[in-house]
Amino acid sequence: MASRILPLVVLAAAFISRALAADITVKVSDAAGHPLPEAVVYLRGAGVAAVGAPAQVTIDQKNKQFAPQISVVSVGTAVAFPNSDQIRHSVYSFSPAKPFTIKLYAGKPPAPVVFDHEGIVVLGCNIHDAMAAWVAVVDTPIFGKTDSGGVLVLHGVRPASYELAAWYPGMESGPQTQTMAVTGVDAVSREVRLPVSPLGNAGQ
Ligand SMILES: [Cu+2]
Repeated sequence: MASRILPLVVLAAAFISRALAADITVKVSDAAGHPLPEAVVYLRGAGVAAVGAPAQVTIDQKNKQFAPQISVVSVGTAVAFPNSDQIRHSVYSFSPAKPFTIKLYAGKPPAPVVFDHEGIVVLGCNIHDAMAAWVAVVDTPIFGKTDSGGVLVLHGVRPASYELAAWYPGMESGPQTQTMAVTGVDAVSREVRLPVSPLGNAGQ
């Protein structure tokens, strides 16, 4: 008897654990109340595995600007810095989370840079002072950036208590956070207003 029931119980448990997940919609606005694209949003929680499988991410250099200007990656992610301009660039950071320098180069640098500590990393180019980019390195696999309407949807978030964090360049003291409970399959919506002005259209 038990041998017949057990597979069903295992199947049902697998189904339920997969089904219990919610979509989290986060709307981010700037200091003026306008939708804020490219804002970094992530969830941290006790039940969240520290890091997902590291992905390869690219930050390009086009028309004397980094593209994208804002990136969010999980700890351990390798970032490639190709130079698509016909002039040489360098890439450097003094940020404690990842100080590094790639000296002046054209085309592809020899190796990607692995971002192995949590924190905000500010990037610059030694030659072009106007070039700036930011990499938010987060200790969670649940993250993203808002779209052109200032919205990010995080799909399939498991029931748990989370800290919802949002960040944008200009927030020197770090991300704005709030607690958020996901209890089941019910969608959750949150609105976040950040004390910043948009970067403008220098990058993308
Ligand atoms: Cu440059």
